[in-house]
Amino acid sequence: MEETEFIWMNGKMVPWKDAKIHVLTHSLHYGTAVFEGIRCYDTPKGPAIFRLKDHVKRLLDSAHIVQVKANFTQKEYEDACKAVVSKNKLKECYIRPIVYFGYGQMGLATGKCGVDSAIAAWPWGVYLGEDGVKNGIRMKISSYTRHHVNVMLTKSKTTGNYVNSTLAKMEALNAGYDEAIMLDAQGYISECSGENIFIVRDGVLITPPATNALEGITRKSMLEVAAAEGIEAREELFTRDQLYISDEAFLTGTAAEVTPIREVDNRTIGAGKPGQVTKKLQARFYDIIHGKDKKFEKWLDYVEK
Ligand code: PPE
Repeated sequence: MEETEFIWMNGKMVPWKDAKIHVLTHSLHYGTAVFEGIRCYDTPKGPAIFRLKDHVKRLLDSAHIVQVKANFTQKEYEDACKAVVSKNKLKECYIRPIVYFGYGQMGLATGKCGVDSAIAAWPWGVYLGEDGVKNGIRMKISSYTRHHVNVMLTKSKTTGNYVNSTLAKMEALNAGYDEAIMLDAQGYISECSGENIFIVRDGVLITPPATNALEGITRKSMLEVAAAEGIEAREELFTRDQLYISDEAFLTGTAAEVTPIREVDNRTIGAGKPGQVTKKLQARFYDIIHGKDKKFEKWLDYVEK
């Protein structure tokens, strides 16, 4: 990874190489940290963080769900995200806040654990490759089932939830695919290892309801962009064979942005290249994040005021 100079830890800027934690940090052992993934983009008005407030709100919601008592406020985390970007003199980067149970207590109970927070930022290029964003990726339905809502709480970005994602991702990569699609416990399409999924059938955009997937901020944005483009959109369950016969498919996420899908389980999706609806939404999204769309400028938080 590309290192930067400073990481924010509990309110202080710490040199990158010194941003360390004790090996007996509680969340390291039990997977109870909550985190966010946020992107900052270069715009004509300088670096701008995409939907910062929504991401910090989700961080605090994740903490609330897992009962991690966050040690900073919404406004303090927002300011700290901006400070990490400017202190590291970054124009475009990925921002990773994490809130975790710290050192001092072992055993599953978290009652007496202290809580720590950190925020790192570094340049992170195209998550699923330049070719993937341009021409589409090849996906595999995972043999791993996505979390049942009463097994892991999927509205929380808890580190422990990502064991399931990592298993699915590695299985897909080892089988020669780019990314994994996960089915929910009932067998419907849920989401990908680190992205939400959309299909297009007869001009209608469809994404699974957020009941058993992460409430993706890019997903939510895409539904609003579709409305602005006059594209009908529905949140409804669909099956793997409905995905196979869709006209277009794509995934959304902070890291992955908008990435078209050209193949699932060796079946070509549509014409085997990004379709019209995907291309339209993707282009509008890239304009928005780069500060070229007045209507959605409200989603940008400029780092330098
Ligand atoms: N589902 C999952 C499971 C998920 O992790 C993400 C984000 C999404 C959907 C999309 O949510 P949003 O970013 O709000 O649109 N995944 C993050 C982690 C990626 C990583 O490799 O780490 C991300 O994209 O930042």
